[in-house]
Amino acid sequence: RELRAQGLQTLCFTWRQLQAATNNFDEANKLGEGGFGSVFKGELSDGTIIAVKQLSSKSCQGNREFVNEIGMISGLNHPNLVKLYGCCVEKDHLLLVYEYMKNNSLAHPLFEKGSLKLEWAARQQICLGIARGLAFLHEGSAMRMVHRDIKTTNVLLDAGLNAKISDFGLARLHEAEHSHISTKIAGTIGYMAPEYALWGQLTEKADVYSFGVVAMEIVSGKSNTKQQGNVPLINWALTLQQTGDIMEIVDAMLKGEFNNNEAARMIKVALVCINSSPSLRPTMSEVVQMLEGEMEIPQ
Ligand code: ACK
Repeated sequence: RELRAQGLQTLCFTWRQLQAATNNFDEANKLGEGGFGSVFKGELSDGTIIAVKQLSSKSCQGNREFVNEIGMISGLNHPNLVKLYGCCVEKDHLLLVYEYMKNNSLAHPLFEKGSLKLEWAARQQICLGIARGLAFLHEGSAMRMVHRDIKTTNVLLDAGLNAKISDFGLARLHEAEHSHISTKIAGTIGYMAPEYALWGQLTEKADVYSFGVVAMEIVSGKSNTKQQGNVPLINWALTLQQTGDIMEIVDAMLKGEFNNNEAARMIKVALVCINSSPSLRPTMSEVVQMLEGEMEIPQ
């Protein structure tokens, strides 16, 4: 009922259709575990390859994220946002159906040895793709949105290594110019902007910060979350600039170890994005221009 009230614009799939598409949710078709359930690969009767996300439990949080995700991205069309084809809401079955992204998440080629190797041009293209997707979310569609959970595992790659942003379960509409104070902080340690982690201050600049961390990971091939462990949130936020592997890459850049243009540009852009002051971070459309070499990057 809630979905209908929101003017559901996506296709409705039947449980039977999705059972047939995934071979009855065969383990062999399992792509992995997501924020609120398992994801399976499937094929529709017309040959379209899909990814089906299944809500695992009847948890309230999961339900909220499910409805939120549909409300946020149904009808949004952009080459750098994972397309939601539709959903299934049938008795106890809650499922989301997406376009299939052949190369899965960016975390694989970035952090896993023996995985697909990303050349500098591909890394630059991925960085630009994420920036374009976010610029569209923030400013380009009728609704202004903050994603709130931008991280490497939420960036998926298609067969041509185009980056698309996924997982809109935590996304929020961003109203007017003033920032919204969140009472419940949600997101991922290692990527969360300090003003959001500490005070719940939420603007699109929180996504800009997370994008900066992802850009650093894209350049360095190192994860910023591994060393965070179970550090209490407040300690982590306060010591943010000193922790995490990625700061090594900044040192390397300052020592002049990067002599290729793509890497140097990505690092400089990442550094302005992770400025601790949100007002000094660029907007995502400025980031796009900086990465395209059409705007000077502030030092
Ligand atoms: O990193 P992965 O291999 O890529 O593991 C996660 C897992 O499912 C849980 O999110 C994969 N995944 C999610 N959505 C899609 C999709 N649309 N196409 C392909 N793989 C996906 C993701």
